[in-house]
Amino acid sequence: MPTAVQPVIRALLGPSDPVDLVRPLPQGPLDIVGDVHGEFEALNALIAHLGYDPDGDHPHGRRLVFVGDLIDRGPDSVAVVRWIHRLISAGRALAVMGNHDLNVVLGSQKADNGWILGHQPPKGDAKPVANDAEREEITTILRALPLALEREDLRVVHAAWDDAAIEALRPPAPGSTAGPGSAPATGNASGGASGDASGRGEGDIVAVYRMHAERTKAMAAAVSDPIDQKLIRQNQNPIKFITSGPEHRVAEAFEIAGKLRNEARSRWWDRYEEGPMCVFGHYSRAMVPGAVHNDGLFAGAGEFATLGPNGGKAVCIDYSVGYRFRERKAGNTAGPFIGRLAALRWPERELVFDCGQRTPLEFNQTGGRTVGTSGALPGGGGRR
Ligand SMILES: [Mn+2]
Repeated sequence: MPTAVQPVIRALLGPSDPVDLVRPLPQGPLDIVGDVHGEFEALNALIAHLGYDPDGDHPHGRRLVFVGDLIDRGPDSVAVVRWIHRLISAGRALAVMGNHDLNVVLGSQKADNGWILGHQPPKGDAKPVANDAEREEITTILRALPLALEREDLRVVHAAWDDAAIEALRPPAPGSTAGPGSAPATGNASGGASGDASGRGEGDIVAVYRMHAERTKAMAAAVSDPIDQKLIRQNQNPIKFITSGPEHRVAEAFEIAGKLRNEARSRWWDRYEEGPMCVFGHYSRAMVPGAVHNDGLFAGAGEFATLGPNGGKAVCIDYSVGYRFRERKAGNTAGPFIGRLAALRWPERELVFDCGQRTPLEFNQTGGRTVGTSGALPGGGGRR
């Protein structure tokens, strides 16, 4: 296992100093929190129900772990990032990077991040960032987040785990001449990747991302089909794979936000058979069946159940608090909201919600895939 950059030390490093993109999870009891998306009030309510004080201290020494997507959509992304960063710096919390966080780090302008990148008016309930200093502060904090956390009984990523993708991001063993890096093998995109040793592991995430983007662009240029090209750029880039998950070709194009798409998100957990429990967010899940659009990814699965074969070795804990801005826009300003913020208590295996509800984690009894034969169901309105 690579030596961890201790959080306290990490906080003192600059954004371009090397960091480990895959880091160890500390031992001891954890509370793993789903996508927060700027909903600072929900975060405060949740940590109170979990027994933390407002400074993030727990009487029994528990630690918070965040699955990423700390920002966008909700009213106060800045407060969320500052609060979590203070805990990380004190060694009391950890977080991995989500695709929304990565977009800001890369300066990639999206519909949801006008509040910080300034290319369009803020969407949802997001407040505009006042100045360059604030943008710099938030970006620097997010840029230092790792992509994956692991220990013997647990893995944490934002969207998807893939052994090859993770290996491609580990630093080379000390003293080794780094062999060829590998890229994720999903079976969906064509081409067995031949990675470049320089893309491995230790480094600033922006530099590593750019290297993989260039690499996959060259791979895509070798095939002629534009859908295959897109799938290569998504599935063969380990950072994209981990932060936004694998995709596959669908038989019939479907529409999202007025655009026809031929690629849909894959239920990667249907093929996640071994290894420790993998906890992730990203794919909007709802306590009320059918309440949010998520491409039917969880069709057939219980609202509080693990996913995949062997009793379910994967669990999505994004209960869609990022949808709250839509609920408010529709006139529900006081709640209760359909979109919730959840935490998975570990090793207790209990889900705790910002409304105070506590529900035992259920284990998938379907023996594997919950519906269909492969991948995701195409559907309208899926949001990434
Ligand atoms: Mn996400």
